[in-house]
Amino acid sequence: AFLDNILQHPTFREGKVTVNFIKDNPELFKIRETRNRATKMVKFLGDITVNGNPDVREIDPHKKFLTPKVPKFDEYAGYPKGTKDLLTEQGPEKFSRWLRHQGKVQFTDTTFRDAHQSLLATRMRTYDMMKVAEGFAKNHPQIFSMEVWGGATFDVALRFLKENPWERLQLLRKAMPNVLLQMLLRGSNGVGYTAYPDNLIERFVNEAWENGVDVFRIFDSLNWMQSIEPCIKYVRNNTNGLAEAAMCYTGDILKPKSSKYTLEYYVELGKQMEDAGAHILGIKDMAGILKPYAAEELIGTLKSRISIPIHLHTHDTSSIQAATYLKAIEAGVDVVDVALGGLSGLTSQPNFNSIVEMLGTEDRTPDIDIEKLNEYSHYWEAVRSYYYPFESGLKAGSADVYKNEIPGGQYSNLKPQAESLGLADRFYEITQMYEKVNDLFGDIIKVTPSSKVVGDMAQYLVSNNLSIEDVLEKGESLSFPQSVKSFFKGDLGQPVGGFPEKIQKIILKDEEPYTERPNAHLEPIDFETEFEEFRQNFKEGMGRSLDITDFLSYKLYPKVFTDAYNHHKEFGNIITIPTKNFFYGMKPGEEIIVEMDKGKTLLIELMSIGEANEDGLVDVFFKVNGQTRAVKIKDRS
Ligand code: 3PY
Ligand code: ZN
Repeated sequence: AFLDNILQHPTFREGKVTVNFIKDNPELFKIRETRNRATKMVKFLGDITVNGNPDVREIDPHKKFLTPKVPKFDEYAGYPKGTKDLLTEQGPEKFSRWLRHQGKVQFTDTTFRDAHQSLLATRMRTYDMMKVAEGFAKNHPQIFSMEVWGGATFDVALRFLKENPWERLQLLRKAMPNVLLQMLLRGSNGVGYTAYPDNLIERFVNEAWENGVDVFRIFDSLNWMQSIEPCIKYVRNNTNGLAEAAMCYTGDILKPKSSKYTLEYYVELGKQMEDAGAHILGIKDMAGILKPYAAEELIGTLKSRISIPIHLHTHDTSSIQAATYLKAIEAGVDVVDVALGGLSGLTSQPNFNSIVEMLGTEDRTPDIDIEKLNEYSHYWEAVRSYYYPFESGLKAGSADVYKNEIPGGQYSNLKPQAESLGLADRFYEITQMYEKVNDLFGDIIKVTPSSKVVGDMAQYLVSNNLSIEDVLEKGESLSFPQSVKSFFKGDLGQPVGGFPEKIQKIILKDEEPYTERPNAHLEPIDFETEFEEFRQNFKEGMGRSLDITDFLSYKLYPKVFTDAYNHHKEFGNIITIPTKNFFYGMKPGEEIIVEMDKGKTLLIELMSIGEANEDGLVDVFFKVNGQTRAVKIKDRS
């Protein structure tokens, strides 16, 4: 290829080559690099075509995909002013007061984060978001924020989509400069499943802000202030963003099971969050069990006792959460979380479009163009068809959730997980066991990662045909899942009211638990030396020099990052490959356009697929911008 470039070069063709020809014409290398990248991309497409995407377990050969239609917008017009502009103008304190007093119902659109996390196992690719990001920000500048980052998206982007989550954030920031971008941060657990050193989390917050996050929704999976408070400080001290401290709602304040999760408990917690410096108070109803009349009571009381704005989050697992929003709105809630119609409902958030219609001409209704909003809903409905292997199979709302209290994202995951363990028929048994395990553990807050602990234990018991009585009677001889041991040791912090001692002893056996912050048991990161070492170890694979965000990804998920890095080394950056081809490869005769860099596109046609030779290698022939390109793919079937 390099030789081709030389042979094609005008200077060469005119016969004027000197000894410095290559040195004087660095574009020769540039062309070579572009060709290399194109070759890698084609190799990826060839590999998926021959072997399938390892993340897609079952393909339905009859599946018909819908064609997503991107709603129109003016590419050349500037961005209308939005909440991001207001935050820049006013700063976080004033902005927070504005939010509390401005009067309209504000909306956070979760389509890019929680909606697909809860419905499609977090698989939504940047590609599908970027198609509509700019238009959405121009057509709907009235929204409060876009939730676009954090939670499980960080891990899944790297692990399964082989995307750089930081790149997603940067691209979205660029495409949506006028509205607030929001992330979900699991307190000391960052975007992971266990506690990380404080200085790693602090740096993570700084870089998240630098790369585009404005609203940090901070929660802890046990509502433990010792995990939340430091994150509020990092946001306040190191950024000009908004610290939203969120309390996880569990139980039922109108009918508390015990003295644990009462109205007074939530009011006290809300006050602690306000005192710790939160700009916004979040109520995170991760399971969707905040009932309408309870919402009225909770929001009404918090509004009278707390002076920062209130932001409500729920999941529609029960199918009645629109009623909860109506009551919350009547009680004066400032912001609610919704998802665009096509990705709403069930374990996702309530339907944005329908909630806007519900409010109708009420005084507090913001001026949202509902026709356009519906077009975006249709877009997502069509895009969703590409993601069918990740659908959970849930078909209807369920009142069981009030009993089992399983968070939306976990509920939709638990079903396919049960299937893969051969326990498909025992899904309801697992959900019932989940409830029993929660009681055994002392009725804890259940949200990532504490919900995973309860889920792991429930699956362990069901798959081994064990009961709660078995645990109590012969627990000493059982070896429990690692996450369960780690939880009882104190690695996720301390639950409300402490650990039940008897069961703690059964789980931990001779191991000693601790009650201080997990950070006390963690080595701080030595950024100076470790970052440099990292740069040396991961040197040339990305086609760019690695920066601090890569290092943070590595520290959070060492193995996942390393795999993604190796994938990148082999196939290059595949973020711009159309989703259909990313999951299902190409068909002979199919032609696609892939963007390499801004304005630089490749026209790729799959011409033919050969037979595997005796080494299992298959020749796949493509045409790339008119030139034939053959790649050899190892058939792994
Ligand atoms: C997450 O932590 O990813 C959640 O969405 C919890 O609800
Ligand atoms: Zn959620």
